[in-house]
Parts: sequence; structure tokens; C-alpha cells
Amino acid sequence: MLTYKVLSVFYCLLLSTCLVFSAVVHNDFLNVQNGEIPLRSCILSEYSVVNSTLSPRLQCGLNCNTDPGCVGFDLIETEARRCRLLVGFPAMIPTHTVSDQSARYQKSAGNNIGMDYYCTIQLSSGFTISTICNQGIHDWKLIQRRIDGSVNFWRKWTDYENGFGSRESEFWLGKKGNRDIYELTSDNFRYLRIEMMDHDCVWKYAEYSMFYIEDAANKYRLHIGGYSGDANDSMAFHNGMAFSTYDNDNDLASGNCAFARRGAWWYGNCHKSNLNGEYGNTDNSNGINWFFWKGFTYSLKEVRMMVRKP
Ligand SMILES: [Ca+2]
Repeated sequence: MLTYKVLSVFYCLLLSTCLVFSAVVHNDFLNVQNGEIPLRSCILSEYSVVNSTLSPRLQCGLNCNTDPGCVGFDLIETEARRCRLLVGFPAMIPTHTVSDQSARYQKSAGNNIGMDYYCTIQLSSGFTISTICNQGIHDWKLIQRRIDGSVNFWRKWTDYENGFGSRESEFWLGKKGNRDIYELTSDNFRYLRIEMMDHDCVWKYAEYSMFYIEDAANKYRLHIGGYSGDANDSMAFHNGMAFSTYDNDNDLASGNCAFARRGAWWYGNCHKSNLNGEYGNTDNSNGINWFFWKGFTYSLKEVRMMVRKP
């Protein structure tokens, strides 16, 4: 029955020390995440793991392999272990402790989705920034995340300067928001990666090899270029634009884009992307839009923005 070689056990102590990116044979499963799964989405099927001589992980893996729609699974560690076979990978929330956590496994084919973990970034200026990091081929630092609409992003200037939300759900970076992003990009975290998931659990990404913003006096003006990815480029339109909120209109429109489009962004007249727009809003241009993938009336289910050094 066993048609694939069982991986040796990866025992992970939460952080990146356990990551293994090589020596994975076809049809093996790679442990890519640990933590809690806040949302019940992207599920193909879910069931309890029966007592068996096979390990729980192996039972889940065998079942995932028999379904071509299955891209991986979560092994839920509650009072009773359960397999959750997945058609896509919704966000996990890293746990602070090793105990009481679930593990995510990905079919080895395709790109590694990387492991999320809590991290603190030490900048050369002495600043420290607490956020979530994602370690795959590269180590990315998240500056924004939308996953469930639990946090209001239609907020004023000082909120975006100070940061808001929670690492356990949705957030705009850290304790100092745009000031942190300015510090990061000034410290050479100038690669930006934007990942987006639609309501069918399909992920796309847009990556930029040049990204930085100016300081507060210059309204956190955006500089962005060097696109690559599969989501198309919906940021080039915003290159050179200042940041705007509904109470601080720095856009190119006669009206107030942040107010009209229910977000806060580097608006021009007005946008081709609106990743701080209103969660779930499918009115024209008001939701979490990425125009050159989904148009103006599709609000994405999940988004995250993250940076790294070149
Ligand atoms: Ca205006």
C-alpha cells in the first residue's frame, strides 16, 4: 500500500531551525507551518484520524494523495486528532509554544509556501519591530495582512502612522505603522512581495525588486518598480504617489480617494490596487482590489505584504 517513502520526522521548535528544503522525494509531504488555523476555509474534507498502525501524518498523506484536488493537509492537534485536507492554504497563526499546535503539510510539488513565525527585527538604527516572518527560500517580514475582516482598515492618518491590529489576525505594521515601514525600507528591506488569495483559495503574487517610501514630511511617498510575479502589476500606477487617508488627502483626484474608496493607500486618481480597502466589499473600487487580476468588483479573501533585504 505504501507507494511513497516516508519522510524522516521533522521536529520543529517553532522557529526556522527545522526547515528542510531538500531531500524531499516525489509525493512526500513537507511540514511547512505550525500554529493555529483561525478560519475554516479551503477545506476539501475533514475527519478524525482512526487508531491505526499508521501514523496520523501518514494517514492524512495517503488520503491527500488519492485526491488530485488536495494540495496538502492540516493535522489538527485537539483532543482528537483530525485530518483536514486542503485545496489551498489559508493563513495560519503561529503559536507561541510548541504544545497545542497544529501542523500543516504541503505536497512537495510546487513552491514551498514557507513557515510563519513571530519575529523581532533589529534595525541598524536601534529600532526593533515585532511582526510575523515567513521563511521559505527567503525570510520575509510581514508589514500588512488581511485574512478575515476582523480589523477595520478605514482609519485616520495617525492610525496608519502608529500601526494597528494584531499579529494574531490582521494588522498594519507594528507599533509605528508607516514610520516602521519607512525605517525598514531605509534599512534596505527594499524587496516587496504581495501575496493574494481569492475565494477559491488560489494564490497569486506580485514581487518588486525596488520598494521604498519617504518619510513623514514627504507623506510616505511610494517608490516601486521591478515587478515580477503571476498576479500582474497593479502597483506601477501608484509609483510616486503620497500616502492618503480619509483625513489626509494627498491624492491626485479632485475628491478624496481614501474616503470614497474606503481605504488608505498611495492613491493617485484613484487606484489600481486597494489592499487596505474594506474587507468583503464588492462595490466598484471599494474592496480589497487588485485590478489587473480580479478587477474592481472583486474583494480578495486574503492578502499579505512583506519585505526583505536584497
Ligand atoms: Ca484629492
